[in-house]
Formats: sequence, structure tokens, C-alpha cells
Amino acid sequence: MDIANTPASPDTTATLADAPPEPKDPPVIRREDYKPFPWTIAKTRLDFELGLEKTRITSKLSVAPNEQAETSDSILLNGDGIEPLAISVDGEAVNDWTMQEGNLVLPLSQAAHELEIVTQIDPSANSQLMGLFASNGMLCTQCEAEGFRRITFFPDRPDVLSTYTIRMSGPKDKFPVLLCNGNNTDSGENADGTHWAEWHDPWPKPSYLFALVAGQLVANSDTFTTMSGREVELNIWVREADLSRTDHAVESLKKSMKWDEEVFGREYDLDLYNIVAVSDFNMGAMENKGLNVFNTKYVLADPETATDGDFDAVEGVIAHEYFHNWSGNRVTCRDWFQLSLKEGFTVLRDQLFSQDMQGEAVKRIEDVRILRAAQFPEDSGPLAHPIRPDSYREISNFYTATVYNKGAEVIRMMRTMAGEERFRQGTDLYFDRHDGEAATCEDFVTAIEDGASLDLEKFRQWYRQAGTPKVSVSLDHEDDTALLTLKQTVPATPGQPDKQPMPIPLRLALFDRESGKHDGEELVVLDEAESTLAFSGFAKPPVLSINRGFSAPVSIDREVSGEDLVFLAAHDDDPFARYEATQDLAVRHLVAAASGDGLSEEARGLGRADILKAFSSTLADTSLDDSMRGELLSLPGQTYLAEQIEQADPGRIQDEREGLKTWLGQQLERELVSLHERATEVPFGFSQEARGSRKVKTAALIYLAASNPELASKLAAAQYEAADNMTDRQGALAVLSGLGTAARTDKLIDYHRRYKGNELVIDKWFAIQASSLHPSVLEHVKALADHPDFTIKNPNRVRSLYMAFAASPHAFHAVDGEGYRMIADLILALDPINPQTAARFVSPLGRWRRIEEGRSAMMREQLERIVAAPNLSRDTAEQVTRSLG
Ligand code: B3K
Ligand code: ZN
Repeated sequence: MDIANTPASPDTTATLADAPPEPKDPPVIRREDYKPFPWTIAKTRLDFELGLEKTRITSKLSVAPNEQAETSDSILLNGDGIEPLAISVDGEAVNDWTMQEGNLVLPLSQAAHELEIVTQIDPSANSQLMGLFASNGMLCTQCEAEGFRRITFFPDRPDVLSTYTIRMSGPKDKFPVLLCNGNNTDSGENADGTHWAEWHDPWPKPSYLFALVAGQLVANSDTFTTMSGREVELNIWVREADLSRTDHAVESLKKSMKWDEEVFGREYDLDLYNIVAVSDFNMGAMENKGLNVFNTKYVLADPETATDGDFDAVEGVIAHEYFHNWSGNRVTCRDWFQLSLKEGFTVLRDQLFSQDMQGEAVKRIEDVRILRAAQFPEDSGPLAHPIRPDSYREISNFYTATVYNKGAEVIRMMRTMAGEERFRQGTDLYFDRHDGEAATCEDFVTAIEDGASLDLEKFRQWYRQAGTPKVSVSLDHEDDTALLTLKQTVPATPGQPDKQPMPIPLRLALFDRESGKHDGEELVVLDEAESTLAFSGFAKPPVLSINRGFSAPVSIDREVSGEDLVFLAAHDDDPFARYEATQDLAVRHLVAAASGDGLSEEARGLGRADILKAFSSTLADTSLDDSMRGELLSLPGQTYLAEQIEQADPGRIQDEREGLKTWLGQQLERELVSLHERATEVPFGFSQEARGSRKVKTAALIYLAASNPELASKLAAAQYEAADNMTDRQGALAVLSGLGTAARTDKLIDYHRRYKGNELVIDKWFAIQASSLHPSVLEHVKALADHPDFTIKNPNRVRSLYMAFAASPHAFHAVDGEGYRMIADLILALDPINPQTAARFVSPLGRWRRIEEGRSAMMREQLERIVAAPNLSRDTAEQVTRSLG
């Protein structure tokens, strides 16, 4: 039967162009309303006739009543911006269907049926980059969370698992490579210049894991032999010109596969693992079963064009997506409220992997820095939500640092309390129990509880309550006993005014002042509002090291002397705690200086003197490796500092922080210059030593740039010229871009000329200028927005210019409010093109309540301007409304 000629119902005459605008107040979806889908879809067969402007999809679904759910006399198939061209049930064309808010509702009797639905889409017009879209002449998909419904009508929810068989055909010249999930079962050519391929994925999966790619691609191929001896073909697909930059990705994939076998006992389950790199992508990467789609940023790396940080990020994201094969794909989520089930767990898995690959100490410090810069502000602002949210309007807004990074910290705490071995028993049980299922966070906690023999009853609060707990710490000394008093408070957050205490595992050690040693570390779990612990055997008051390794994602508020912090900064054998002591010295000093009445000259001098002591011992300590030294020499970020102040003045924070940098640069000029010289002599390589030397080389320049700009400019220009790798060149350029010297302009021009045409490096060129400390940064950003290389259509380019800008307090918080206006303008311009990316820019403005009055009013004004705009997307509307709320 020619179903393509079946007349469309009158209900579907609306087209995308004349579709009504999204309602201003889209419905709230609530976790407590979860109901299983009334139908199962055992098999899904999709036939794609591919074209950049026109792709036709014929979908055949084997449906049957779901015994586990309430019965229904109809089936609701989600759709978004698509129309059915033809529908048949059991081979008969039907027209008694209706459309409800873009979804297709089809009456269906309680029996098994075969549905067939035809849709047609224009991938080249898909600027949202959700569903099937065109990028540089190739076609690819992004379906998580709700993109599949932009391709065909389907129960687009993670608890409907189906086995997919795909046929795809298209012109061979445009799409020589045709890829899909699973295994390639057949392929062939037609006489008319088209060709086709069939793919079958034996593992049932939800629609968000579906993927298809068609384009002119070449592969870097390799194999991996799994622990049971199966050989897996690995391919990293890229444009031909990028092939030489894919070796690191291949190596990272093989390391990830091996590590997951060794550490979590997880073996890969298909004979093929494909990764495709695309330039236009809303996120980092996507874990589609057997066919990951990656942003080029997380695939391509060579020393000439990628920094050490980029190399690490490629390795980490490749690992993350690979690990999802078990934590996410084999065991998926029941509904999107459970997102942290797969994301929090997978972030923890990738963090542990990177700790093993790159070194535990520095990786842990980096992860905590990210948490504090991105998640702590979220947790104390209008967008705060628990790691398992209770409601949303647009799920894309909940791919947050809370769900991902705090989610990882919560699972890390279970691991800390259980110990590695018992935690592994818990995860083994989780994977065994729920393999092939759509599970919940509760299932995960129960499995860890059972497998690791832990009582996690109270611990479940971490899934329910938002807000960063604060632990107040005081240490008293009586006779030979140290008395430690711990008090916790969990702050009120939107919708959660009252909070319960939560179990907080704190690793701690008490140091003897004279010997500089301690008698072993203890793990204390504070699970009440307040608790006092006694430690005997201390004739003199010991020095307390607490929350070692950042064992709990809390903020610590403690009475401690500068002297004790200087002691810990020099002696603590826990690298994180050592880092934290130096950070604490700087935080205390800068927060006092930048808030209220500021500091007296005397207090300013005392605070600085302690910081100088800590920095001096860091510079002099020959037992430290340079990677760690680089961490110890970094000052706390401005956003984190602002977090410590009720209503922060970003201008004062900036001035104080810069003032401290200048002073330290002056005091330590000789040491910093010799550190730079020593590091410059280390030849390029990937060893820890070589990487560490690159890190401290630029760290030294950062202080010198503040204290002696002429000298720093000379050294940075020389570093730029001599660089045989991107880490040195980018570090030097970033320093120069904040200075007013002639070398600044020279090197920025040179960099652009040198790397013209390399999208990822030109992204860096934009970001370096947008985040610079140059006084004219706003003018620079405006000029860059008009640069021929800028396009609002490419998310990487938008992020490189505007995310860098919004994340730089110096630029974003310009005193006349121009920075806020520029971000609001961007949101309004980007929203109709790519709402998901536009909505990501709302949160910097949403901090208005925590900023001093003058700026606060201007930030709010911009949010009000945005919310008043007509036809705002659901994504942006939700974020702005919550931010104003
Ligand atoms: N799971 C994807 C993220 C999808 C985001 C959708 N808005 C990548 C990841 O976390 O691995
Ligand atoms: Zn993920």
C-alpha cells in the first residue's frame, strides 16, 4: 500500500512556520506523577531516505499493551515540529488520529499492533541541533533528552526500551559513510548513484540513545581485545583534514575500555565502537549506543593545536561517554528526574579514571575547583535544585553542575564511607540487578546499601535536599584532649525552606605542631546537627586538617589562625588539604578586604604576610612536583570569592585580587623569574615533569604581568615565539592579551594568521580576548562579534566568545552594566536559533541577588527585558522566570 498518499488529517495542517508560539508558561512536569507507559514497543524499524534539505522517515513499530501499566485505549506518540504524512495500523491506513500539542494520539485496541508512520524533515533548517541536523555537509543526530521526537513520532521517554533495526539510503557522493547504532548488517548500491546500509542494534534501548550519521568521513581505526577475548573494532570518524589529530582519542578510548574492565569489571558488549566528531554540537559529546557523537573539541588534539588541558579533556570525555555504555545505556534512567543516576555516577567514574591516568592529587584539586566555580553558585542561587529534581518545565535546563558534579560527589561520599572494595560490591550488585532496565536513583542507593553493607537511610537526604551544607568547626584543648565540635546547617533554597541534617563524611587528621606529623587519619561521619568528638593524647593543642581530599561537598567555616594555615600549607601530607590551606589564607584575606569596611593597613599586611609565607614555601619546596606547585600557586577564583560575601562587589573583589597578585609578584619577582627560566629549559614532552613545567611557566608570568608588565610582556613574547606546543603559546598569549604592550597586538595578529581555518584554535583566539584583563575588553568583545570568523550559528564559537566573557567578572560586571546588556542581547538573538544554548547564558544574570545594589538592579533589569520578549523558548523562559522568582 502506498501510505505516502494517505491524506493527512485536518488537524495537521499547521506547519512549523505558522505554528503558534510556545506558551509563556509551559506545564510543570513532576517526579511524583510518574506512570509507566501503557504500551511496549518491542521492535522499531526505521527507514531513512536521506537528504540535507529533505529526509523522509518511515517508522514501523511493534506495539503491545504493557502488562505493568494501566491500560489505555489510545497511544500517545511524542512529536515536536513534525507532521505525519501517512499512518497505518496493521497495514490499514487510518485517519482517526489527532494532534495534541505536537504529539500524535492514535486510538488503539488492547492487542498487539504494527504501526507505520511517515514523516519528513529538513535537517538543514534545524538550527537547534536537536534531532537530525546538518553540519558541514554531513547529517547527524542528537536525541537526548527529547530530540528523537523531532525525527519521528515515538514514546520519547527513557523507560520505553526497544530493539532498533535501521535502513538508510542516500546519495553516495554526499554521504559515502552511513553509520548507525549497533552492527552494520548489510549494505549495497543502487544504479541511480545512491547507496544504502542496514544496521541492527541487539541491545534494547530508549530513543534518546538512537544515533545516525551520514557524511564524508574518514576513520582512525584500531582494535581492542576485551577481557573475555572478543575483538572490538574501534573507529574515530572525522573530516579528512582532521585525521592526523585523532591518535590521542584512539589511545584514550583503549585506556578507558581497559580501565573499566579492571576497576568496575565492565566489558564492552558490541563488536564495533564508532565515534564521530562534528563541529556544530550543543554539548561535549553523546553516548549513543555504539555510535558516540562528539564535539570536535573533545576528539581532536595534537601538541601544535591543543593544550595539556585539552588533551586531558579529550581523555576525560572519551572515557565519560564510554563508561556510559554501562552506567546509562545497559542500565538507563526510568525518567529524567533520575538523570544523576547515569550522569553523577558516570562523572565519578570518569574522575576516578582521570585520577589514575593523570595523578590523583592534581585531578582532585581541579574537580573541586570546578565544583566550587560552577556548582556552589548554582546551589546558592535561584536555580538551586536537588541532584534528583522534583519538577521541571524543560529538561534541557537540568543538565547542570548539580546533577553532574554534585551528583558525582554524593556517590563519591558513599565510596568513601564504604571503602573501595565494598563500594565495588555495591556497584556490581547494581549492574547485575538492573541490567537491561530503566532504574531510579533509589535503586542505585539500595544496591550500594545491600552490596556494600552500608546503612544509607539518612544519606538519602542528599538526593532530596538542595543547597551546600555549611559545617562550622571549632577545636578546643583541655588537659591532653582535643575537643572537636562540628555543627552543620543546610541553607534554605527555592521551594525548600526547612532542611534536615545530612550525613557528612569528613576525613580528618590532627597534627603535632613540633614534629609536623599526625598519628593517622580518621573518618568521622557527622549525621546530626551538632556533635563533639574527643581525641586524647595531645599534650599541646594540635593543628586540625579537615575535609581532607574534599571528602564532602560542603563549605567549612572554622576559627583557625593564620599560623596554623601556614603550617598546613607547608606540612599537610594530604595534597588537597595542603592546597586548601593556601586557598583559605587567600580567601580569608580577600573576603575581608573586599567586603564591608575593608581591612586596616595592619590587617592587610598581616594577611598578606601569611600568604607570602605559604607561597614562599611552595616555591622553595624541592619535594613538590611542578603540577602540584602550579595548583598551590593559584589564587581562588573571583566567583568563589563572591560566594563568600552576602552581597558582593565584583569590582572590589577584582581590585583586591589583582592587588594581591601585584604584591606577590613584587615580593617574589626573583623566585618567579628563576622558576620561569628553569621551566623553560625543560624540553617538550608528555611526562609529568614536562607538563608541570609548562604549567608553572605560565603561572609565573601571571604574577609578573601584574607586578612588572614590561618584564612579563618580554618574557611572554619570547615564550610565545619559542613555543613548540599550544600550552606554552596559549599561556603566553593569554598573559599578553591582558597587557597594553605592543607585543599584545603583534601576537594576537600572528596567532590568528598562523591558525586561520582551524576552528578549534580560532575558538581559543576568541576566548582569550573575551576573558582578558585588558581595560578595553568590552570594546574588544563587541568588535569580535563583528569579526568575519564569528557566527552565532556555531555553539563552540558562541561559547568561546560569550561564555568566556560572562565567566570573566572583570568584563561581565563592568560598572555601567554594559556587560549585562551584551549578554541579554545575545540571549535574545540566540533564543530563536538555538534555545538550549541561549538558556545557558541566563545563570550569570541570575546571580543578581548576591551582587551589590547598583549592579544588582541592572542585572535584574536585563532579566526583565528578556522575559518581556515575545515568543521566548521554553528553555529560556523557564530559566529567566526562576531567576527572577
Ligand atoms: N548525555 C549527554 C548529555 C546530553 C545533554 C542533552 N541536553 C552527554 C553526557 O553527559 O555524557
Ligand atoms: Zn554523561
